[in-house]
Amino acid sequence: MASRNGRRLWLAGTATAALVLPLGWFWQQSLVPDTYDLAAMGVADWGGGPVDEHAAMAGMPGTPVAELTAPPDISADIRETLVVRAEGGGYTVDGASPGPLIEATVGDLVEVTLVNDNVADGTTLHWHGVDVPNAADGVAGVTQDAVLPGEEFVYRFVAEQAGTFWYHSHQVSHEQVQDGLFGGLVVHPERADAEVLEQVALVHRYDDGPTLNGRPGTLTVDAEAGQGVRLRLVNTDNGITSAWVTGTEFQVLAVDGSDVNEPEPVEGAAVRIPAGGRVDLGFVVPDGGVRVDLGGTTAVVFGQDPASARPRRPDDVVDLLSYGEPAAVGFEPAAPDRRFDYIIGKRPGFLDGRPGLWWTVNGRLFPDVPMFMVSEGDVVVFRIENNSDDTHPMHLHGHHAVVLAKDGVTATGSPWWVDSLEVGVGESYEIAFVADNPGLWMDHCHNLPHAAEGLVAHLMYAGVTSSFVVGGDDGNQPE
Ligand SMILES: [Cu+2]
Repeated sequence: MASRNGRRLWLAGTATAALVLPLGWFWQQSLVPDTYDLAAMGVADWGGGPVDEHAAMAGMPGTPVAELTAPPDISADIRETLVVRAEGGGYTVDGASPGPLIEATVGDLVEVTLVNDNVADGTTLHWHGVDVPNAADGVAGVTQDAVLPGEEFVYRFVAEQAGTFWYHSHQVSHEQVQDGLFGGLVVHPERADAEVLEQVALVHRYDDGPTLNGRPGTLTVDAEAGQGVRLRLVNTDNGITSAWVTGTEFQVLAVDGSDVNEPEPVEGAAVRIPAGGRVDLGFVVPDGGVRVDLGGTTAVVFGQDPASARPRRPDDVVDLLSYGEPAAVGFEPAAPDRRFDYIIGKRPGFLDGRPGLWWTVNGRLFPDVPMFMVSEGDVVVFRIENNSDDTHPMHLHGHHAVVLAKDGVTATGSPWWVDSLEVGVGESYEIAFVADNPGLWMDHCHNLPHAAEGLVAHLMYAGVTSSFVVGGDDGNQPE
């Protein structure tokens, strides 16, 4: 009896150990140090291109991120100070959310001083969609330390592209952005058409509900019949929204700050705006007025409201893959120097010791994810594929990429330049860009809670070294 019991016990013990020991190993392997250098994490992926043996992962010589700045001898054309506070259960920039709209003209050197009054976790400002020098990208632990209460940080960049952009915190961003730490940024072309009425609308859902420019309901803009309008829509939320126009036909003038080539008139179709994305709509106000609905919760009305009831969302969607007319993109994506996969999945595992179902990049869990390695001047192609059960608005910092194909269908319209690309469940995209902005750049999901759950990877240039650590004395926590 004793020996049989002993054998049973031994078997049970062995079975338990067989289960627990590997789990323990996976748990232990998943633990992220309190402080770490991003360049020391993950696995280098050279995308089938040449491997630079002197390239920085960690500890290699090169240009530190902190030195990748705008020329220090150029004086500022636009100078702003933005004071950030925690108040009223959320965050404000200069006492309001959204913060002030920053306006510049293409070619201006923009200099913004961020002052953190009392945000205990610290904060930063990221210039979403602007291809700034790396040191001005505003990502805590990647391009700077979090700015703690009482501290300041100066951002300097040349606004090289006219378009609609926005700024937001990239420190504990899944809380700070949601709770109001953001604002709009418009870079005007050298010769703006003074006849056109410009309106910016930031779409945001606070805890209290959906808003436009911080207010619920309908935003009414005075406009006479015959008035040309450029409506700059910014989706500052974690989920996709869409816009539809009642009262007139319209054009999609720009997507993610890049003009569409020869946009044709649209009627009876909605325009999708991914999280973080922007769309500029153009139209002429007719006698009866124009109404632009946003997600069915808020609207902008120009002149009188042409709808007697809230208009339904059209079933049709503007397909940016075929919208507008082709034009040169300035490089040859057919023979790229590097070709990367960014395959998004989901599987059980441990993320920093926490068991759960987590996002994966190429089958790997953060921080054991690919580090996409490039050399300056490379033509780079990414294949983004979403095999998970949720949609992901993918945002690459520091670069604009052109969409080559969706689900194997080649793009036939205007060059579709993106920095915030919705990759739906089961969808795949091929995008291409020129690696022309050296640094260490985030390439992550802009559904910010997803990023906090590990849907984050980075693009790293050979010859660049990291200057900051996640964690550390300032508690850097980019997601
Ligand atoms: Cu996501």
